[in-house]
Amino acid sequence: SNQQRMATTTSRFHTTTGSDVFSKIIRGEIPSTKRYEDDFCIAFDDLSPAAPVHVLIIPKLHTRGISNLFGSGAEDEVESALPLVTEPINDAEVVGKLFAAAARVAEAIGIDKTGYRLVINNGGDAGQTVFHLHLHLLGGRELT
Ligand code: D5M
Repeated sequence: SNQQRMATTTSRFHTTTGSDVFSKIIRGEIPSTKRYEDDFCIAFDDLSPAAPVHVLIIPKLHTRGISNLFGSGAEDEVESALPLVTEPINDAEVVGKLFAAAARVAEAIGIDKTGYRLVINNGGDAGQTVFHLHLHLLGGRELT
């Protein structure tokens, strides 16, 4: 069950190579404007910014999105990973670390006082176009 999976480590993340554009950014195969990087994640400017600040925070492991982590289809996730994250990590930690990194990036850019928005699109109706989990950090203007 998902409950059991939450308690286990996500070793499935460490076995194959992601072919999506963000996996290529992680591997340095295509360029990006980096804002932050640590062992777990990388943050870089969105190519088509929807606000003065538009940064994407992505894990250095491959999962298609939120429903692949926590949804009933999670067991289907076989395409996976980059050998870049070597420590075991559970699914809740994956998402938590992304939000923690986003808060640090917002502070570093200086929009934590004025405010910002964090968004994850999941699937077609949400407009997800890149199927490697990513958190949008938007700010620098009043958002409607
Ligand atoms: O958003 C995916 C986002 O990813 C979208 O805002 C464009 C952005 N994108 C796509 N390719 C790149 C590259 N190469 N660098 C930076 N940003 C990129 P979604 O949540 O899937 O709708």
